[in-house]
Order: sequence, then C-alpha cells, then structure tokens
Amino acid sequence: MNAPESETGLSADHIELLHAPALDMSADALLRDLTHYFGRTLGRRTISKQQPYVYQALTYAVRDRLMERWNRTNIAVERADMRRTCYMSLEFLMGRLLTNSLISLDLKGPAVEALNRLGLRLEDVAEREHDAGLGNGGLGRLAACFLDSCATLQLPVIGYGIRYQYGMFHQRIENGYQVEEPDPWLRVEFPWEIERIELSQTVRFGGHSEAYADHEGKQRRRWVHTHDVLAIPYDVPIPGYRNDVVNTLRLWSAAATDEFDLDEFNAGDYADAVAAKNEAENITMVLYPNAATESGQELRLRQQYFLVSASLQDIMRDWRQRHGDDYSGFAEKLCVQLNDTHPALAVPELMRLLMDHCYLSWNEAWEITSQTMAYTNHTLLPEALEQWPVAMFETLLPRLLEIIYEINARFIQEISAQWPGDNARIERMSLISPGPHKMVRMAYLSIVGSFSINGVAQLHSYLLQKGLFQDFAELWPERFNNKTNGVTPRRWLAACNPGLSDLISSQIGTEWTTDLPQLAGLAEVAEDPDFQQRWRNVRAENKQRLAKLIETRTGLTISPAMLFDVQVKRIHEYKRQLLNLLHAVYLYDRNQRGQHDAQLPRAIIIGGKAAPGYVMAKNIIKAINNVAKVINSDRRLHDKLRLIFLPDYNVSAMEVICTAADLSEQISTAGKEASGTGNMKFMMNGAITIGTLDGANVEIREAVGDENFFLFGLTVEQIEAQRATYNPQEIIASDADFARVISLLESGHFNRFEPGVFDSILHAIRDPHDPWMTAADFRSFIDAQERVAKSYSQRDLWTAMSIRNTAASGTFSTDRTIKNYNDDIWRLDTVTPLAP
Ligand code: 26V
Repeated sequence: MNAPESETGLSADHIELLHAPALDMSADALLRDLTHYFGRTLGRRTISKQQPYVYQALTYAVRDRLMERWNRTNIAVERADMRRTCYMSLEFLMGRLLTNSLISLDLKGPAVEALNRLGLRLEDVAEREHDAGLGNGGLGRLAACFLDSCATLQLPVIGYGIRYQYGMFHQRIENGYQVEEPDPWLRVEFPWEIERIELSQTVRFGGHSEAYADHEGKQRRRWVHTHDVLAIPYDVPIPGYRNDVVNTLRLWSAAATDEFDLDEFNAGDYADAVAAKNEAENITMVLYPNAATESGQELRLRQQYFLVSASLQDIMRDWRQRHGDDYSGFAEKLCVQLNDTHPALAVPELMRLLMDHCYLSWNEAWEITSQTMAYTNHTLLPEALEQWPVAMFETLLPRLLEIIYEINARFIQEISAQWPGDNARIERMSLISPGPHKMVRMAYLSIVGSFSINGVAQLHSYLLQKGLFQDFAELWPERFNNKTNGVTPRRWLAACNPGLSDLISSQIGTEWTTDLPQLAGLAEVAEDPDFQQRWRNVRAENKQRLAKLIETRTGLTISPAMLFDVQVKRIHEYKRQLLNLLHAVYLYDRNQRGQHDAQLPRAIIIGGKAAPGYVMAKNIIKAINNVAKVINSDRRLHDKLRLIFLPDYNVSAMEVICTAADLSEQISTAGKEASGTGNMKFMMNGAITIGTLDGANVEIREAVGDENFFLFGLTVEQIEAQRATYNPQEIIASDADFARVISLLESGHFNRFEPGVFDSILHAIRDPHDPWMTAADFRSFIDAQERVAKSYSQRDLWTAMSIRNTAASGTFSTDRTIKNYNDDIWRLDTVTPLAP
C-alpha cells in the first residue's frame, strides 16, 4: 500500500489507501479471483448455466482491475485540477457491460481461457447479464457511446443520470399486439455499481420562496418549507480502450430523508411516514417512455429537477473542496452538456445555487451559468419540444420559477433593444408561452442559458437554424453548430462482430479500433475474390446467429441465403414502418401472382417498441404481425418471402442484428429524423442502406458514394413544396400496384376475424394531411427495392458494395464526434492516469 501522499491536498483526516502492486491480468489470476468470489463472496458451490453467479464472480474480478485504474484516473484529474465536462442526461442506454470491459482492459483472451478451464464459454456467461436499459432509444444510446469515446480519448468527462429501478419495459407480442412488461433490472444485483452514500445530496420540492435580509442587511431570497428528498449516487466505471483511463457514470437514486420520516413519526402517523418514503422513492422508480400523447406528468418534471439539482450540488461540493468560495474560475473549469432539454433546469438551478447559496450577484451568476451550459437538440418534431405548465412550477419549484421569470425579463429586454417594437417576435421567443395555460418552453430556456447549441447531423443542424430556432439563430448565430452523431466502434464492431473484426484486422491491422477512418484501407480489396469470399463467410455465420435468435424469440425459421432486410428502431409514424409494410404486402401480392421479378428470397425483419400510450404506433405493430402471419403461413412462400416482427428489440439484440443485416432500412420522411445512429451501426458492419435524404443518411451516402446506397424519396424541399397539394387518393388510384396493395389491406385478407384492425392505418395513408406523406414515397421506394433485388442477385457486386460500406464508415465513430465536441465546445486536456 502506498503511504499517504501530501500532494493530494487531502486534509489530515483523509488518508489515501492505494493498493500496489497492480493486479495480475493473466488467465490464472482471473480464474483464482473468480473462484474466490464465486465461493467466498457469493457463497455458491456448483456452476449452473442458467444462473448468473459465474457472470457475477467474473464481473467482480474484472471490476477489481477497473477499480485501480479508476482511482489512478481520478487522482490524476484532481491533482491537475483539470477542466471537466459533465454530460447530463435523463437516459444512458448502456446495454451489457462485461464484454466491453474485457475488451477495454485487454482481458478477453484471459477471460475466455479462465472460463474454458471451467468448461464454460464467454458468450454464454456474458448472456447472463441483463441489459442496463436506462433509455428509450437513439438519444440514450448516444449518451452511452459518448461515454465510451470520452474515456478512450482520455477526456475527463463524467456522466450524470438517474438510476431507475425499472428500465425500458420489455415487449411481448400477444395475438399480434404489444404487451408491456416491467424491467426490474436491479432485482438481480447490478455488479458494476458502487454506492457512494457519503456523497448523498438533498433535493428540495414544494414550499415557497421568501425574501430575507442577511447578516449584512442585504436582501436575499430563500426557498423554505420544502419537502426534501435524498439523492444517493451510484458510480459505474467507464473504461477507455486499453489506455488505463476509467471515467465515471454517476447515477442518482431517490430515498426519503430521515428528517422527513421523523417528522411524521413524531406526529404519531407511521403509515403516513411510510407513504412519504414511497413518494420520495417514486421519483427514480421508472424510466419514462417518450410518447406522442404522454406528457405533462408531474413525476417526470420531478425526475428532471432531481437529476439536475443533485448533480449540480455534487459539482459545487467538489468545487468548494478545491476552490473554497471563489467561483471566478468556475466556467473555465467546467462545462455542462445538456442532452436535449430534459436537464434544462440546470440553467435556473445553477443560478439558484450561485445566488442563494454562494451569494453571488445576478450578473456574476449569469456570466458563470451561461458560459458553462451547452445544449444539444435531438429532434425537429415540434410536438416533441418540451413545455411544462407554469402552474406546475408554482407548486413544485417556486424558487426556480422566479429565476426563470427573471431570465425571461432580461432576455426580452435584449430582444427589444435589438428589434424595437417587434412584439410578435417577443411573443415568439419568450420563455413563457402565451395563452391561458402558460407554459415554460424548455428548448428556449436551454438556448438562452447556453453558449453552444448543436444539432446532431448536418441537415438537422441546418434545419434547426432555418426553422425551429430561426429567431434565435438570427440573434446569436455564433452559438449554433453541428456535431454529427456517431457510434462507438468498440461495441458496434470489435465486440459484437468478432468474425468481421478479425478479418478486417488481418487486412489492415488493428489500429482501426481507435482510428476508424483506417477502415478506408478495405476499399482496396473490395473486389478481391478471396477477401470477398472470407467476407461472405463471416456474414453467413452472423446471419445464422440472427436466424437462431429469431427462431428462439418467434419460432420462425429463416434461411441465411435470403436477403436480410432489416428495420429496427422505435416504432413511430415518422420512421415509416408503414412504408416498409406496404412493400411487404406488395411483394406478397406479386408472389401470389407468380411475378418472377419479385422472387428474390427475402426476409423482412422489423423490430422496435411503441410507447405504451402511442395508439397509432401500437396499431402499426399489430398490422405488421397480421400481415406476417398470413405471409409466413403460406407454404409456397416459405423460401421466398418472410415477414418477421422481432419482439423486445434492445441493445443486446442489435449487437446480433447489425452484424447480419444485408439491407438497412432508413426510410423516415425527409426532415424528420434528426440523425439516426442505427444507420451507422448497420453500415459499419457491411449492410447497405436503403434510405431517404434525411438525418445522417445524407452524410452516409456522401461518404460511401451514390452507387453503394439505395436512395429514394422526396427531399425536404420537395416534401414541403408538395404538402399543400398532397393528394394520396390520387397517387394510389394512378398506381395499379399501390391500388392493389391498398385493396388487399382493405379486403380483410390480413384480418379475417378482426374487423377494423387496419382502419386507422389505411385512413392515415389516405389522409391528405398525413404529416409523414407515406404515399408520396411509395413508388420511389418500390423502385429502389427493385434495384436492391437486382444488385443482391449479383453476388460479387453486392459483396463489393458491402465492403465499401464498412470501408467508408470511418467518420461515423463517436471518437470523431467527441473530438468535434472537444475542439469546439469542451476544450478539455487529456488525462494520463497516475502510474501504478
Ligand atoms: C420524443 C417525442 C416526444 C413526443 C412526440 C414524439 C416524440 C418523438 C421523439 C422523441 C425523442 C426525441 C429525442 C430523441 O430520442 N432523438 C433521437 O436522438 C438520436 C441521437 O441524437 C438521433 O439519432 C435520432 O434521430 C433522434 O430521433
């Protein structure tokens, strides 16, 4: 053990205990530790493949090795008082952590060997881990990929999030309908977290705000008679790739404060005391699904404030430890990146802490706050922009509302100075929406309080400035920027696709894992027959693996010889799973009539969850399942066409799916998908995209070239131009194939004893006000699918296209994205962990 060191700046009552020498990284040592934990910590004797204990024991052994590096990273950051970024997000969709940690620590080989000696395979043991499903979809998974890249790039970034007791719900399909089941993922211990009760914080709700004079007679405000909730942090280690860096994801869990219980107890009402405890713990009980109709629940606002307040207090505690109450350098040492508007209350909360607790003036506090916050927008859908009723703030967060009003008053003064007399503009830009039910506009609050505002793909960032945020872009053009999304190549190629990774490394070496543009070297062998054959062999194995997963989950068998045509993502009208379904019905109809052009063997695979309150999305799932049932029970079609709805799509399912897809469906209405990241995972693993010019598809197509991309559909400009005169009835009537598809759906063929199942869908497609304009892109989609079929039947051509897609995917690494964030927004130096 190291002696306590003076440079740490720790006071005498803090003694730093560091273990030395560092733990052995061999298979022997791993097996020894695993055995120790299995028997002595978990108290188990016999190994059972169904049980999670070997997984847990191995995780403890791996965690020990992470822990030393975690300490060494933290010491290095603290000693140098490095500038840091806090990535604040209501969602971190982490998935499983074991394989990723093993790869990062270069322990995969030793782990495989250690398990082999027990007669076990790493894949099977890793399967025992539950997904940490603390997110809905793209936004949450992006946060997880970001953490991986930050650690790999040696950037001191800490993630702040919520430790939901129940993650993303599980999806079951019953008679074609989605049924939601809770995800009590913490029921079995989550071995990656460390509870840090000593860092707990208190978060306030309710009460009211009052004026008082401080001891110097200065007028101040304070928030009193509050209901307090305890926030307990749980830290999860985030390892970088083979660089000894381990960053932190800090997740907050809510608990009742002791005082709260005690008050009630003294009043003699034990039951109420317990009820209060439940109310406090409710805050972090469940992840909210993002739904079109679901909104305005007070609990969600509580969650947002809980995260923001606990995290900022944590940041302030850390600050005071090192800087006392000198806040002048705060914004130079800290950046807070807001993942969408969900943590937007960080703006007024930091103001509150700086003024009410640190006694800074408004101007001092505002200077710090607005130089600390940076905001990322993730959607162009106006209905997805968060607004909270002012009335809810009045009762729940009265002191924050005062501050928001003051921010708004000063902001409106600024607009008036710039555009005197332009009242329409003031109304448009106000942080408070007009009308009888006043709302706080969270996106505007984020913009006003941030020094940087970014979108997540070139097109998206452009459209934000031309549309949704136009007024703000006129006022502060210098604040707006783009940061095109990415995905981490460690999880989304190295870990999930070992076969392809090895093949790639045999050709271009191994450096691509941290320098993804090196994949470009594969283009050279795109047409090499030997390399092509090996490429196909790997992909065939992956397709077999996906076929097996599908069989386990649905009972349906598909042949790996078929074209795997895949669309997996949240079910939403704008993503147009319906367009995909229309194509499936079209192929079915052609096949029924013996049209040979439609006979390329194809398995259409669709997966995704619908928000529980989103009726239309649930109808779409039902419709897919009904059509699938008819197609799949037609024995003549068995080897020609299959339609599969894969239930319970999640991160670990995608790790299998993206390695096996031939065709990646990215078919949203142009201008609606902010970026997409599934599109990048597919591309990286050699799938070819069929897509519209939407989100990052635009950049994917530019990178890979038009000849390696199946483009279809209207552009953003065309969509907007045609909207006024859009006449789907006419489009259907004038296209014989389309008309047949619609009448088949109307005929009851797919819903024999279930009248009405397709009504809402047919109505939506025929609606001249259909915001997603599905009918407008039907013909163009069918044509593109025909080009797909033609290309796929030329085996070598397809393989070359596949290789070229992987080769061109280098820019879609979150390493590139995070470098962009760091160069333009965060400006962090790299950390070198203390030597062992
Ligand atoms: C929220 C809501 C709420 C109500 C109305 C419908 C609706 C639709 C979507 C959302 C989620 C918005 C945030 C989000 O998940 N955005 C996704 O972020 C990804 C990462 O940047 C990006 O790749 C996806 O294109 C974007 O949809």
